Amino acid sequence: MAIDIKLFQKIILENKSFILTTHVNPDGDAIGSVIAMANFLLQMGKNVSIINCSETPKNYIFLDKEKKIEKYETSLDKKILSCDVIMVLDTNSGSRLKSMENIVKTSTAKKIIIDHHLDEENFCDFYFTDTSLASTGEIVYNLISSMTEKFDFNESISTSLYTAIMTDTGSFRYPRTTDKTFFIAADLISKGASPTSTYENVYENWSLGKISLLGKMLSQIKFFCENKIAISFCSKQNFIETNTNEIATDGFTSYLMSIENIKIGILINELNDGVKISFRSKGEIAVNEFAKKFAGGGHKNASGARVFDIRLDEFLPKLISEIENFYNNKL
Ligand SMILES: [Mn+2]
Repeated sequence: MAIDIKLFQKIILENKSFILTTHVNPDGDAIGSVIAMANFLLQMGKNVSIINCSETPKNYIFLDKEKKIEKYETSLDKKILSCDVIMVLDTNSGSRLKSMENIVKTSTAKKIIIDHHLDEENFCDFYFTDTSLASTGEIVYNLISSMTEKFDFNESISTSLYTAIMTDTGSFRYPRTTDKTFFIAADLISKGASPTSTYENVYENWSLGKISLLGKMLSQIKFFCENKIAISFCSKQNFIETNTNEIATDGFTSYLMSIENIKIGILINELNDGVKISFRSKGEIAVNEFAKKFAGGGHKNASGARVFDIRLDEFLPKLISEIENFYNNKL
């Protein structure tokens, strides 16, 4: 679907109060996109709140210098019900708003999705989506760049969007990274984003617990289908022993995918009420097809699923036989 920039401009100009939100366990694209959009809207003279269902992960707090992001609680319902526009960024699914899903769906505000994921859910009024782009940050860049004469494309906006793009492209290497991605990144650098300090802030701050958890995850890798598939996990016990939680596993799948000749990497996190699975693949292997077996979804090379009320030791053998079947059928 082509993005209707004129429609976006009209919505901005005709409305006064905006609430921005994004998905549970927000990543760099989620936080970067909401911060950049909020900064833009504030400069346009709007009333803006950012309300998220999750806390901001600590490596993205540097983007929220003015502490604009509020964690959702029911006392904010009135605000959500009475605003003019709710913008949902970096997800197209109500369920990914978790505790906020109901109130967002109940609100009679105009609802907007700005996103790059597949399998759109129809619960909003306006969609600014492009699944060919690597990040929501690029869509935000394209939308607000159409109004540059009306606001200052400052360092905070540039750094936020650079973070969004850097993280969702895996530092400019995932398949949807194109020449356009680099042109946008170059422009953001010219407007103040620093590749060095952004990378340091986002990636070079792992806690000792996270490093220990990574060690356990690496030592637990099992290989299948002639070492083309790597599966590992972080068990409840692993989290307890390293004093971490599932947020610490961000970035772990790239270790699975860095193994020679690997085609599919799977990381399972054992949570209190079930398991959360991340699927990664290379080339034409569409792991989002596989994720559907577990009611999950996502992109061709990066998908996820959530299975409730199952222990890791029950889930693992099921997953292994399913993935072997899936892979062998692809050959
Ligand atoms: Mn994204």
